[in-house]
Parts: sequence; C-alpha cells; structure tokens
Amino acid sequence: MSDQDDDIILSELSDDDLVAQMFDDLYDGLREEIEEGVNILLERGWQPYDILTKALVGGMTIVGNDFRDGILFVPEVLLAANAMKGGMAILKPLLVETGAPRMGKMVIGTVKGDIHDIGKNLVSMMMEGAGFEVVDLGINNAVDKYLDALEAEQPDILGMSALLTTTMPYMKVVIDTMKEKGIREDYIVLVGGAPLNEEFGRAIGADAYCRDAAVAVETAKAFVARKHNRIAARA
Ligand code: B1M
Repeated sequence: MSDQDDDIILSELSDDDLVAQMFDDLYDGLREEIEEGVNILLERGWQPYDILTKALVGGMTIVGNDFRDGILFVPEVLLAANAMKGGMAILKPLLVETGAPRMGKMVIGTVKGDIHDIGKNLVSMMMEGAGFEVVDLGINNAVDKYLDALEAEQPDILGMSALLTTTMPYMKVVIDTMKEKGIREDYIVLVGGAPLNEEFGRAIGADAYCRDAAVAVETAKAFVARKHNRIAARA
C-alpha cells in the first residue's frame, strides 16, 4: 500500500507498527514479508493464536472488505491469500500443539459436472484465514463424495460451489439425499457461486447463500456461534 515499504526493516518496528505493516503487506500479497513478520512475532513471544487473529485475520478482514466493495479484484485477493497461507503454514503446526480454539470445521467442494474452482478456493482460503479448518474436496463432486466426507470429517459446515446454471441444481440433490438419510440437520449447509441467489438457496433447503468469500466467512461465523449457543443451552 505504501511506496516506502522497501525501506522498512520489520524487526526494528514496535509490535503495533509491525502488525500494521503486516496488514499492508498482506494487502499487497507479500508472502515473504508476512512469513518474516510471523517469525518476528513468534520470537517476541506472541502466542500463535494471537498472531493468527490479530495480525493475519485482521489483515485479511481488510482484504475481504475491499474485495466485497469492489476495490480489490480476484488476482490481488489470490496474492493476499497466498501471503496469508505463508503465515498460516508457519502457525498451523504450532496452533495444533497449543490447542488454540478453532472457529469450526468446513467441508467444501464444487458440485458434480462443474470444474470452476477459483471462487471455491478463495472461500477456502478466507475461511482458513478466519480460523476455520477446511477440508477441500476439489471439483466435480458427486453426492457420495460429499456424504463420505461428512461422515469421515464430522464438520460443522458443508459448503457447495457451482458456477453453471446446469450444475447448480445438483446442490439440491445433495441436500435431498442428506434429508433422506436423516442427517440434514446435523450440518450447516452454505452454498455459493455466481449464478445462485438467496431465493435459490432457500428453495433448495440450504441454510444460507453466500454472495462472496467475505460473506461466507461472516455467515459461517454467525451459524457456528448459533450452533454452539444451542448446544450450550441444552447442556
Ligand atoms: Co466458465 N463459465 N465455463 N470457465 N467461467 C462461466 C461461469 C460463465 C458465466 C461464462 C459466461 O459465459 N459468461 C459461463 C456459465 C454460463 C451459465 O451457466 N449460465 C461459463 C461456461 C459456459 C463455461 C463452460 C461450459 C465453457 C465451455 O466449455 N463451453 C465450461 C464449463 C466447464 C465445467 O465446469 N464443466 C467453462 C470452463 C471454464 C474454465 C475452465 C475456462 C475457467 C475455470 C477455471 C477454474 O475455475 N479453475 C472458467 C472461468 C474462469 C469462468 C469465469 C470467466 C470466471 C469464474 C470465476 O472464477 N470467477 C465465469 C464468468 C463469470 O463468472 N463472470 C465463467 C471469479 C470467482 C472469484 O468468482 O466463482 O463467482 P466466483 O466465486 C465467488 C462467489 O460466487 C462466492 O465466493 C467466491 C469468491 O468471492 N462463492 C461461494 C463461490 N463458491 C462458493 C461456495 C460457498 C460460498 C461462496 O460455499 C460456502
């Protein structure tokens, strides 16, 4: 974001300035700088979870908002997501070690007959950036592939993506099969993709349609919080 970024020595910045600089570097998709920033914060004794939430997720929230508002575009967001992944790769093993709380878990895949995956990948990256564990099934997923993954992974959320008007009805096949098997209510079902809209999401029995990756993250957070509150109320 700044022309002066070249002159900045990350290790000489105060914690607050370093985090602010990492927001800028994430926005600019500078993976090496993000990795360096994460390592410096770790050396300074920051907890991995604090680095994730305060430096990386904080920065990615700005990217997500500007993407939603049409200020950033797909190539820039992919670069930012790549930089974020660099930081995440350092933190991931440490987060598992320290048992830091996770936001939740999502299984996601593009539906049968559809090979578009750029949007789905963005959603996966943004969800990971927001602290969710994501199991990405890739493209062209038949109903059995989704159901097997639900059983094996026991996620909070099933996410489905479709970019073609000819493939989006397949989402209903998956949801109807979940109903037949009596497992529909066990999962939060979120759907997305350019040809979908809220009305379609409602009509096929999804919990929510997500217009973009930023909305997917916010929707997932809201539904998982609601689920946890329900479980707590029952206990
Ligand atoms: Co295709 N394609 N394509 N294509 N392609 C579209 C979708 C199309 C609208 C282009 C057009 O004609 N204007 C059109 C569909 C028309 C229709 O159905 N009415 C189309 C067509 C026709 C086709 C083929 C049939 C072309 C052909 O072969 N004759 C063919 C189909 C192949 C198949 O799937 N079986 C095809 C192939 C391809 C490529 C392989 C060349 C390539 C895909 C590469 C890839 O994905 N790896 C491609 C591309 C790139 C596009 C366009 C140009 C761009 C899609 C994209 O990546 N957008 C697209 C035109 C367009 O959409 N303007 C088009 C950027 C991405 C970030 O946005 O995917 O919408 P999006 O994801 C967003 C949200 O939708 C949401 O969040 C994302 C991030 O913000 N979201 C979710 C998406 N999934 C979500 C899941 C969630 C939540 C949110 O779950 C929780």
